[in-house]
Amino acid sequence: MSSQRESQHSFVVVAGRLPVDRTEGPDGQQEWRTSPGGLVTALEPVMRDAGGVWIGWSGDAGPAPGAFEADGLHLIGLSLSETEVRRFYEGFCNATLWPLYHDVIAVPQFHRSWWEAYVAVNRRFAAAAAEQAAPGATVWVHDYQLQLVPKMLREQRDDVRIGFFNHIPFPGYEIFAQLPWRRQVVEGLLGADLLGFQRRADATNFLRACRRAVGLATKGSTVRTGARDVTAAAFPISIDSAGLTELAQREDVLKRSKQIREAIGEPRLVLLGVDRLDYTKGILHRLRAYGELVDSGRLGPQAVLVQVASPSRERVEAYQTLRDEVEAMVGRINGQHGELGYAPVHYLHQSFPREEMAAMYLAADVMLVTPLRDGMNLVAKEYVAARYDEGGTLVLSEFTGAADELAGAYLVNPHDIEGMKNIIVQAAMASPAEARRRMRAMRRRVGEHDVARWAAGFLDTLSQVPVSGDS
Ligand code: GDG
Repeated sequence: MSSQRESQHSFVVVAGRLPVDRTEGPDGQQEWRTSPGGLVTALEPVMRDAGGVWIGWSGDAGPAPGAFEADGLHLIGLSLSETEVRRFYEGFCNATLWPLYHDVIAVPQFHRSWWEAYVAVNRRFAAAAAEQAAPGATVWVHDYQLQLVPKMLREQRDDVRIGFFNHIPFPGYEIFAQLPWRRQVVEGLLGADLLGFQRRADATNFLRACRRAVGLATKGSTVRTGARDVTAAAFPISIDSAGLTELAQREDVLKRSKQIREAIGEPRLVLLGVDRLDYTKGILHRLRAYGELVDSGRLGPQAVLVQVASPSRERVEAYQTLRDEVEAMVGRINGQHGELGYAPVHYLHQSFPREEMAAMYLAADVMLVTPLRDGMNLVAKEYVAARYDEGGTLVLSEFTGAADELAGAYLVNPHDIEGMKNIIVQAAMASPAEARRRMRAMRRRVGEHDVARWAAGFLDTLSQVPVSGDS
């Protein structure tokens, strides 16, 4: 027991994925590389100070990697079987919860075998967290893949503080109520002491679900569960703003941003979209609006849209259909309006290194972030952080968490194609002074509210929750 205690951790992160990718070294040996994401950037210092551990899935159906270290981080890799990848990950997570929580943009599928896999995988994650947590530890569980973990963990360890953060929206009750297992999901989440959501509206939706699905009383942002009170509040996530600003100022990145404009023929106007290829991101609506603008000539001669659509969830049917539709539409626009040496849309179904992303942000005149629904949308904040030159304008969907914060953006309803076209034209024609005024306001917000502040805000609030054993 004592040796187990010694290897336990006072801070435990539980997330669907590990913050590393398995790659093959030059000698054919497998290596782990940290995948640079905001979450790991924010939590790394906390993990190092507290000697924390990160529990997650390795990303493939191979055997569990178990405990290992990468770049000085303690990691525990759990496994999923081939069947669990299909039923838990591609099924319940990405074909049930994802469309349901994004306001049923795609039709969610409900299968009992998928739910059973979800319960089993959540149980495995909870058991690993219970094993790794030192007495009185803080455990931070992330996202919709692991909503049952808080309750399962509390049943084994009532001495730990449990926080949960939901990265995606929490839907209104009429939509959430479709879920056959709505009660179990709400009860699973209520195992936590603190539940964080992106926007206040998400927290409000959750509180309503507590009343309607479980019949609990709520007061302000508190749910009375009997033994304990649980708090549900908004903690809007952010990015490593200073890190991205610094990257964007690097000489090689600046040079690359110029090369990008040259490579696409030095057009007068460059529009940019950067998204995972996901139906929530509104790529088809955006292309429709842009295509019609090109048709009518309202953007002037030879505008160019660069659309990065990074490959995502490629084995899920709705994503395969979307890819076909996007590629057909890009083909139509280019076929109709292209000329030798000029294509109105440059479509890139690829992933790029961070440096290239920063260079693209700098090369753009207008950034188009037009999701139909998005918890936050970090791309919008990254664009703002990269624009140290205070140039460029941002067209942003009202249905993103980011819209609550970025008052300097040109807000659009992506379902309103005509309205979106007008706003895109406005953003493209903004005077440099107007663009700068708006960008400055957004940069202030993103600079002050970065991901470190987000993590500290959540963890400070969680640390104030009394746990059993506190005097
Ligand atoms: C979920 C929620 C919430 C994309 N392509 C490449 C690349 N990316 C990076 C972006 C950005 C991230 O991926 C995407 O983050 P988003 O926030 O835009 O969207 P989701 O993936 O849907 O994230 C969302 C987020 O969780 C955090 O809570 O904001 O609402 O849906 O950082 O830059 N990065 C690189 N190459 C690519 O090709 N290097």
